[in-house]
Amino acid sequence: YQNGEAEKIKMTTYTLSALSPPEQAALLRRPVLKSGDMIAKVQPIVERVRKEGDEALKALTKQFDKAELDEVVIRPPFFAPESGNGQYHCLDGTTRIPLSQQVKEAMDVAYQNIKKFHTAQLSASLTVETSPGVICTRVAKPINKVGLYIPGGTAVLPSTALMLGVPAQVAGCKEVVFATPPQRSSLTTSGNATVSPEVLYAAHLVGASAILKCGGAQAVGALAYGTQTVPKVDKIFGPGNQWVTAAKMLVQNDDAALVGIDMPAGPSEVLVIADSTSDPAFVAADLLSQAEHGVDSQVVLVGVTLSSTSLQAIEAEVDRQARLLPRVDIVRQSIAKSITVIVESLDEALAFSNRYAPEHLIVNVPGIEGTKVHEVMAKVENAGSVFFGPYTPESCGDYASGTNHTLPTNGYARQYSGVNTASFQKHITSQEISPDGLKVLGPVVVTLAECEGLEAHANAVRVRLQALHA
Ligand code: HSO
Ligand code: ZN
Repeated sequence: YQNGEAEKIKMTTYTLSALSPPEQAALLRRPVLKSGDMIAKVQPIVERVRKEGDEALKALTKQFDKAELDEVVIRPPFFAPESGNGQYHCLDGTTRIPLSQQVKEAMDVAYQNIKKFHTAQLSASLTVETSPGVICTRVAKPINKVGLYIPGGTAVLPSTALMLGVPAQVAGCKEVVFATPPQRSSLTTSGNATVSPEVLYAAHLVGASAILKCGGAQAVGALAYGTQTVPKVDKIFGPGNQWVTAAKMLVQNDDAALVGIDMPAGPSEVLVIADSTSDPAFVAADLLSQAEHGVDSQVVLVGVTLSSTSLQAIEAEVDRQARLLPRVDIVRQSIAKSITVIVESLDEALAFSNRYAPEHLIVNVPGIEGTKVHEVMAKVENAGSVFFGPYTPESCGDYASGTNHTLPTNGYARQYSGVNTASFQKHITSQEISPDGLKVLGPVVVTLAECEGLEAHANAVRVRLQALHA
């Protein structure tokens, strides 16, 4: 063993009732990010892209990703028609990149399920006659142009391309621009970097109109302001490292960019509620599935009257399964920052979870089925997405069951929803008032306008009432 590898991969255990209120509050805090002055660091990058456009994107991609780009943007088609022998190819410009049939078929299933769930979220328009002759409506309209950031980094995440691309497609967004860091390619002679075939296939499925082959703050700058070839978008979505997150925050605050963002993004989290009857292997596997995302990820086990034997069984599984993972070095760090909290009842567990407001909540206590699920769900106040029962791993929601995996982290589940179809829409209200309607509502408005000292507002009603009574 080197670098302390003999050390057990283990979370720290606390008994909730034994802790003072400040000690309990400390457990709710996420590991601090070394955010420093990230906004100040990304600013020159974003500024350069804004001024120099495509040339800056090429230079920055060479500098940060060590990748050469012939062109920064590619357009469809992203998928070549089947060649006949079950061999699939994606297209990055003229470069053909093989796509495994198995992956293609799995992505097809995920795509269909995500599409079903997000199509069901489309809401009917509203028409309400609030008082006789006063008709108010609300209709949803797609946000025209959206930018979807698909992380590269330590793992390519084509699942994120589906999770963002499908609701954009369902909402009817006209221009869907992916941005993703390119990979140095062995497929081209020119040294041109390419997009992974899985991300290209996702772009094909969701009907993306362009892919920007850049990552980091430079990609966010390009989406926010547009360049010679990158379309300027109205809203930027997607997770990313701290550079991406800081750049999103920066451009969101610039009136000149006039761009929205989905939500503040942070490292992945899961909170698992289990008891002594839960299968230790299942519990450990779920904890590790989030711990492997990154060294900043945090996982929390809330044990309901967990006996020390059961706790030890879970801990042994965490250590055993972790050592078998290719990403064990990441897991070692995230598990070290993670905690187990022992509580006395399921209600106490849910109360703790509501205070923590996890991105993902897994309620893995056997017997959670049918009406019991509704009872427990009624008590969940703050969580991004909830997974009930022993056979519902979070991984299913991460990839293919249909729910979205872009969810609020860092405690933001208190006030934010995960990405959903409405995230790609805005709602426009309208009204139409009849003469009789104005006769009744007008005087009310005149009174309120006079109360605010806004005579012009009052007059806009008065001139009409006078005309009607003439
Ligand atoms: N669990 C992540 C999403 C993801 N998992 C992508 C696997 N791939 C969101 O917190
Ligand atoms: Zn995940």
